[in-house]
Amino acid sequence: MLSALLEERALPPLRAREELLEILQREIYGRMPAAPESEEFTVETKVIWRFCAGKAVCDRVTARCVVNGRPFTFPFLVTVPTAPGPHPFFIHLNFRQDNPDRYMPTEELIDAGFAVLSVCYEDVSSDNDDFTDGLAGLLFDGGVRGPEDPGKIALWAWSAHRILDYAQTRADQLDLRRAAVCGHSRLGKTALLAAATDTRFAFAYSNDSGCSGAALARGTTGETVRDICERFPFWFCENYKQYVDNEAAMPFDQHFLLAAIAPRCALVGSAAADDWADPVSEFLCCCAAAPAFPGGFPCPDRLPGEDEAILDGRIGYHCRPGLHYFSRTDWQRLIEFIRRHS
Ligand code: GTR
Repeated sequence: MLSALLEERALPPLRAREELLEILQREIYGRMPAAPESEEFTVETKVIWRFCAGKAVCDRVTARCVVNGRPFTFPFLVTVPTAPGPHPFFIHLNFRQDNPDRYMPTEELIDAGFAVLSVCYEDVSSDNDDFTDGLAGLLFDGGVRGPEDPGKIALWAWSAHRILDYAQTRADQLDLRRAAVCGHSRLGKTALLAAATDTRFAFAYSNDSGCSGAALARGTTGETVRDICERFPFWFCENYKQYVDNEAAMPFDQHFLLAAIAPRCALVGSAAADDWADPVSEFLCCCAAAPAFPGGFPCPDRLPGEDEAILDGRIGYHCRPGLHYFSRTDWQRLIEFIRRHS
């Protein structure tokens, strides 16, 4: 049954990882900015008093980067269990600085034995078409972009790489073989790109990322390339616009993004009532990416139920009832996925 559904989508075949990354950057996200010329981190420790009843310490870290000869700084929070490590950890691209946050149940993560490093995405670059502020301001002369210059998703993904640089300085507490990057919606798209372009990440998790994230564009019943390019053209490179109402001409589809994470582990999460992100197109994207992952995607030959988790393969998928939201159920399944593959 699934092979017939996939055939209807008429997807371009997968290629070697380097080619996937070349196409994805050229056609959709733009070229990832280079690593900074230099970077250092300043740490203010124990910024939340008695955090998690003493089970964890929360530090506020400032990344101090030099990009194109000019300084660029951004803050992030690092919450690490006080129990002896090293601990598996999440780099969570989030919408707010709050810790905990409605999308980040920090104490539960700590109780599960995980550390979490979280960044508020707009501390890196604004979520709008202004390419003169934040990191964008150091990359583009006068804010004008060429066709392959990065959109905001690539800039946010770059910040995850910097936070991972920092994690490497705390290898005694953070288990670098179990580094995960995760995010919800636009930041789920960002998490996938961050993992695709940096093999230091062992795990990627996209929550309800939908169009231009984990959902196939061809045949979608949710958000289309036109929808997203009309509202959020600045998330992508200029080249992406040529595929508005023209998905059949794309030399890629979103299974390229998942496949570029292989042979490392990727988990895609959907919400059953999130029609805009299109759970079926997210599931079929995992099926289409399967050949890139050792062991493939071990799933039944049918569409998943609205409360089902398929976690045994290095590409995994789960759907839960409810709306577009990064819920505790999503975190619990992500934790289970990482445990199974550690
Ligand atoms: C929507 C957008 C989606 C998704 C979402 C979000 O409006 O159309 O692609 O990214 O925003 O990030 O919350």
